[in-house]
Amino acid sequence: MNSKYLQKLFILSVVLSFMSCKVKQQEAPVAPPKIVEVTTSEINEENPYIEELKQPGYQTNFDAYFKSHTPSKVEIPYETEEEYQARMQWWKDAKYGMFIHWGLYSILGGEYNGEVTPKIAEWIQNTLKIPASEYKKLVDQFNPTEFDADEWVSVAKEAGMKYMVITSKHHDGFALFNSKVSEYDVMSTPFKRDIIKELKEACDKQGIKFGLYYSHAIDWDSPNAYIGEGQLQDRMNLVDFDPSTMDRATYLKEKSFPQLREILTNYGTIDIIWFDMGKGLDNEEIREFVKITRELQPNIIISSRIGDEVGPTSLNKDLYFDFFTPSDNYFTGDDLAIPFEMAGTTNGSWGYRKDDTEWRKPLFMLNALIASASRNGNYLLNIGPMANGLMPAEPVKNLKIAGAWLKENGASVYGTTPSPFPWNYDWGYVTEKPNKIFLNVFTWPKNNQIDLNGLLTKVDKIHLLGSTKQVKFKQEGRFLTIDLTGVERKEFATPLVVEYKDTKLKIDDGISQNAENNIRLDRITSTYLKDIAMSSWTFKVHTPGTFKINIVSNEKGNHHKPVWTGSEQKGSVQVAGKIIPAHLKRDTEMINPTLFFYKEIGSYVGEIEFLKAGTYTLQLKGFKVGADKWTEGLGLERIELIKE
Ligand code: FHN
Repeated sequence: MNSKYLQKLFILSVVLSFMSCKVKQQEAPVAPPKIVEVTTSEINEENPYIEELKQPGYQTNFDAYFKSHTPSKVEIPYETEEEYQARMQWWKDAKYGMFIHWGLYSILGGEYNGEVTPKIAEWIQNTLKIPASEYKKLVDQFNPTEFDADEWVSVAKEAGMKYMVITSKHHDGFALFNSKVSEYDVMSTPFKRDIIKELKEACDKQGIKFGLYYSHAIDWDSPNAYIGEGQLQDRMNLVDFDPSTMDRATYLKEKSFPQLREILTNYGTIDIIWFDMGKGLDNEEIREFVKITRELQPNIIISSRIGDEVGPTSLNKDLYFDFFTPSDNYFTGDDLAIPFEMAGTTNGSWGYRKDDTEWRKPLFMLNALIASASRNGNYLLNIGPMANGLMPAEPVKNLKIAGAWLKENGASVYGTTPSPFPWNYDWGYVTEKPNKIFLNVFTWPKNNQIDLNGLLTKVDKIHLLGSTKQVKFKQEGRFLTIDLTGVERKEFATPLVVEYKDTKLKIDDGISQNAENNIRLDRITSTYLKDIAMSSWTFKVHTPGTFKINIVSNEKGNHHKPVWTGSEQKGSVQVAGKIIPAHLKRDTEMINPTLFFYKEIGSYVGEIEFLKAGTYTLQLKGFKVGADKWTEGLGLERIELIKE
């Protein structure tokens, strides 16, 4: 039984004992923050989530994802969990891939007839309502004479990326490959070269795995690519076509399915199929995509955006996808059992945009990559080449700088498994290999000390990756304190190797005070009861005293206009017999090192005194938590209890 499950069972027992006490109801007072006695419980006895908590293995339902058991007309292949794991191994080891968005929109670079699109560049046809007949004139201009597939692949290689995923067809409907199904393809342009074929050959030559993005549901060239009502209509071409006469079955039959067959038949092995924005498709249609894909490429890896975009649990529990794709440029990494891939941009767009020069720096690239790796994720970093076939110089330079770090220190990233610790650290990220864990230190601690709270295994030695010189450390109980005095600090991140001899790493995954006596309650270690909007943590205090309470949450929403939902919610922190009203304010703000576009907001809501050592439970009540950038609720990252 894993610790999160035990923790949730413990919470459940706390909850049930509260219920049996028949406590009196009382409203939590609002600002100004002050401490009052706890006399309230809002537990709903009918809460169905509590039933769910009682089910062993509820946390991931992992088995269910990989077994096809739903009765359906469309039979899709079955595989065991072992077969699934074997098929995924190269992808899990690879960690880092290059995403490429390239197409007719790259000619416009975000501007059409003097008008600059306010949104992402590859959506320009839709955003500026360009009629298809006008947009299609770009076919005659697509002539990227500077395109050199080997050169692109060597950029990916030098960047330390192990795979490449390119848009074989994006939402505009234009195919970068030789298609017999539609003339709206690269062979109709003056260029007349099959870009997908050339890139596949170059990837094979240079040992890079090759994946294809295919916009399977959205197609602005098809009069029948119907997706749905309401907001989903914004994704369709309503300039040229009338939704009431659209027939999706025809679109799928005449374009999407046959083109999928083409790309999965004509280029040898395709390692990844990156379906995108499949929301609106029904289960049978999704199954048909899976069936075609798995029959033609049995070992291919499928993205979760084949269907609904919200997350694994919202899809039917079937063999629909192999990894979860969180929202663009966002990071969840909450559930270690389901591999995820964070797809991100090097500026603010996927397709080339000439006015956007805010390029991600190597530090950010490495941070996002290693943060993902430490939580069972890959990073797919995009570049939008220009219409002439060249990649913009600045992101290429930055990718190569990050690549140089990876060349020297990649052993701490590639082929690793995620952090064995269920929480995060302030200084950087943990990854693991047999008999060692790697600590990539991004933020050098002010006191030159790294604290690895929770490690029970006896450490044999600690050294910098690539050096045999030992680093001093002290181990007492569950604390490993590493002394970084005199240790060479590397640019971007310093990778330390902690080696042990035991056959298995032992972790005490209960939360407790760290070496500085602070307590960090990460979202990922919490139990969240959505029906009563309560996040809860149980932790140990060994050095009592007074602690400031800082609630840290992320901005969310569209990356061009991030919003912070903290001030919209009122609730309370309940801990050590006190209720502390929590009306969040923007007390501090800083860039979230893995989310880039989104600030991390700190809100001090008061303080709490722990009078004696012991085990405590803290509840954040009244706050809906929505970790994803598009879901409702607070983008909670963690609560810090800072010792005064
Ligand atoms: O609409 C697309 C967008 O253009 C881009 O392709 C990204 C990449 O993840 N996916 C969709 C938005 O989520």
